[in-house]
Amino acid sequence: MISDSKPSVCVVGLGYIGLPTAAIVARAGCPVLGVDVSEKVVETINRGEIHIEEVDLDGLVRGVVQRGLLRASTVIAPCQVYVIAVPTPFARDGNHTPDVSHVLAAATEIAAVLKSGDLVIVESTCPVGTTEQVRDLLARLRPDLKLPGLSAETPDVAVAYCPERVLPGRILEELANNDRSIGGVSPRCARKALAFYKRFVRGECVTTDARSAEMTKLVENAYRDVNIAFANELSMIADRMELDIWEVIRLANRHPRVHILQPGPGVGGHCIAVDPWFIVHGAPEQARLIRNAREVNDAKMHHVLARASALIESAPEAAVACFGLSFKANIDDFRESPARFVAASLARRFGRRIRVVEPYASALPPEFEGTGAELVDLDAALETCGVHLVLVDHDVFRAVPADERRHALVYDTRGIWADQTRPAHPALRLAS
Ligand code: SAJ
Repeated sequence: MISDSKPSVCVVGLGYIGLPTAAIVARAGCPVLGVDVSEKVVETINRGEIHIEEVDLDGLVRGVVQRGLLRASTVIAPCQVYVIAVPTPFARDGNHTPDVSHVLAAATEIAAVLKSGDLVIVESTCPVGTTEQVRDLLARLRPDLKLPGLSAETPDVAVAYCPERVLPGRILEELANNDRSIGGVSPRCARKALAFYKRFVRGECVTTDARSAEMTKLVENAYRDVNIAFANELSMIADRMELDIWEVIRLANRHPRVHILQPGPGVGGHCIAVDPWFIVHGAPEQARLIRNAREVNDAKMHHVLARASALIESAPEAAVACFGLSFKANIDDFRESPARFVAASLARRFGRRIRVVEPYASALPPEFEGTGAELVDLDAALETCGVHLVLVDHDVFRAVPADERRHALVYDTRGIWADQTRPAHPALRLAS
């Protein structure tokens, strides 16, 4: 049984989800052990510092470490609740096969210290069936313990799946306030997990079975991916037909039941560009729209690259400003970023003509090395560049007045400079 006093909690994986979760659980008064494979991450957290950027996380971690509620280690120790928040990347087979080996490795370590009354929760985004796989692994490694759903007897341990659904940049707020799906391997497991989440979640916690909760997480991100793909496909059609897509979407969205998302240079980040493939992998024959959406969003990057290249070739003397590298606006996360892919490809092709403006970076990523491209500030780019390529809709870029960019050839992939997107430059028309 989880005692009604504050349970001790072990959070395995101290990344973008694990660390904020560990800190919030500690703030709720539970003693938390955060576990990570990286010595460096562990040392940083034990100093009361953080290794990732997230709004207000630094003060929260400092506070709970100072109060002795959060400590980090590379080794799992006995606790009452275990939360697995490790990455689930693709396998290296080139087929977008989900790799759950980190989840299973964490479960293997937990098995060594597991005891009757404990609760094991998987939070990592997983293919459907992974939580039951974790349960089966625990059962195999600990035949002395009764695991849920394997016999009619009351189990010793509870196992559940509870995905996060927080938005980078708003993680702490959304961890506390978003509703959560809580999927038990059995209804009893869901009830145990619900009691745990109620300690620190203000949003509604809705219980279900583990497989439905796993699918729900994947479906949420696939839904967004499909909707962005619709916008990106429209933008490529509009380029072909020489229409202003921003105007078309603005007008269509005046219909009370139409809400088209915004086209961009593609879809980035570690979630929306990845999770839909977990559904495709589970049901390849049926998941046709979801697979197509992934392909459309990836194709948009190459479409942008081709059009940008044509524009740059049309002005051989001009320096080129690439505005933005991050995967979306107003964050310093450059993982799986289409903007970064386009800018780096242009740097390899056009060398020192390429100037990158990225207020959230202090240096260019390694793939720019040796290309001759340089990182410049916004003023320098606006003053010296004859081609302006908008890749990220950072607020500072939005705020650039028309006067300061009127002289330039502009390709705005985010539609932030509406006054400059019409009419398209002839080179952009040819490249569609
Ligand atoms: N994007 C567009 N057009 C849009 C909206 C987004 O091109 O209209 C692009 C962004 O520029 C970015 C990508 O999509 O490259 C993803 O950005 P995002 O803001 O849609 O989502 P993420 O990846 O930051 O966070 C998502 C969220 N999922 C949903 O909104 C369904 C978040 O709630 C999840 O917790 C997170 O994935 C996750 O961890 O799974």
